[in-house]
Amino acid sequence: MRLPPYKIKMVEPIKLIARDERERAMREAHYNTFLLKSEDVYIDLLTDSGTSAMSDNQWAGIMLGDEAYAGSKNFSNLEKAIQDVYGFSYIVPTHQGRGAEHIQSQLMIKAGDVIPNNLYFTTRRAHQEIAHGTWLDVSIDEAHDPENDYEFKGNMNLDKLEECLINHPVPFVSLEACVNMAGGEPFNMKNLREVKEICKKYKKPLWIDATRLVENAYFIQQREWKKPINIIVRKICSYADGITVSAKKDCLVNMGGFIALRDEELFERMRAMVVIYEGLHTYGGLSGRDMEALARGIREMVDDNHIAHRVEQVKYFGKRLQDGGVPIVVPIGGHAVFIDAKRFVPHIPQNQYPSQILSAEIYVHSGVRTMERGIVSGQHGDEPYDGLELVRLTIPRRVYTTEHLDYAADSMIHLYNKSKTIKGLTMTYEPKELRFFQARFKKL
Ligand code: P61
Repeated sequence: MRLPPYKIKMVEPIKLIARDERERAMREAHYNTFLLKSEDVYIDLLTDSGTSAMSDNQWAGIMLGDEAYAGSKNFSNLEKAIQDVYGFSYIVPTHQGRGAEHIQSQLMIKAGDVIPNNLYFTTRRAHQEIAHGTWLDVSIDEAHDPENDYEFKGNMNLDKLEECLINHPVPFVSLEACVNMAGGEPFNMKNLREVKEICKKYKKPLWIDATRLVENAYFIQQREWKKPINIIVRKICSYADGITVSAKKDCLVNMGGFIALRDEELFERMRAMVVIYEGLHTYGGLSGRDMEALARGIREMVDDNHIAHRVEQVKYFGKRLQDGGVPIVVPIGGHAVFIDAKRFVPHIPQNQYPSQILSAEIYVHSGVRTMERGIVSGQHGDEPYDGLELVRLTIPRRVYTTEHLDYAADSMIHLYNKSKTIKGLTMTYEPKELRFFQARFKKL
């Protein structure tokens, strides 16, 4: 494990409530960890989104918020940070990632379009579909196999991509860095260059979901191209026409997002739209202090020691689980460890929501909150689903110590050794959109 490049200046109390209280809390949350109260959670591995600890430099920036309605100096600092680190000229701030996806999808997709993606992220796919486009998977087969340890499962299948471009009206190619749904798995520079060549051949823009681009760059540095992280980030972006970003991950802030791009005409149209949905084009739903913290976070995130510690901490946790026999997705991803529920609770069929109940049982057993990434999040409408059944253990940045992670790993190993006692669920309430957030269940 890498030594942390920080020390702790402020603490936030947390408490492990008693087992019978956890049982009650989970029952009242209808076996959906999104419906738990955070105060009932001991270690929160639900997400790395907006849960990072900010640095003293970022907190100092909070005090320098220029809360002017128009032309805040913090926006200028943010614009400059994005230009320096990612290398795009034009920036549209948004309140978070899905605000960026909304504007990009509404302006770039028309009814009947097909958008090739390396797997999907829930909100991105939803926005593509709301814009009357069709999401198409052009990820490589390895991405669908949790036991395949290929190092770049985020790569695109070039044949599938080209076939899509030949047969369908495609507005742009959509590539996600460190693909969340495959396990936080990166693409490599080689594949990126090849994807770009195909985009050029068919004259299509390449858009990257750069939410976890720095983590992707770290894997490239370790496995393919040994350069400083800031150089790799700039190089990746040099192949893209634009990026959408949820700043709540890599960028080390609790709230924020943005679009960055090269095309001035499209930028003007995005600026016209951001004022309708998000706020003026110099704040996009963020306060001045949020933008200052983000500007500083963007500069911190490309520090080589920071990103090495971050990804290696996730790896340490994954290795502890692996050594204890817990079946996880390999290779271990950049932001999370994913438990393979099909192997953890093989006796629970997919129509009894194995990942959902496993996530609930982990909470009751340990006070650790995790997230379902199986049929509940992955199935769309009446579409059949026989995909991955995963539970995501997501590590917030700079928040938990090795002791916390050891406790979480030990608890899960203990639960794995008595996994046969776990029984399935039935769904009692199903929301129409993004059902996993609010669905309710009861025990069979
Ligand atoms: C997460 F269960 N991710 O991983 P916003 N792109 C990518 C993301 O990971 C992402 C967004 C865009 C979250 C929060 C979340 O089904 C879920 O800032 C690669 O959250 O709007 C968000 O960015 C959207 C969790 C979102 C979910 C949707 O935990």
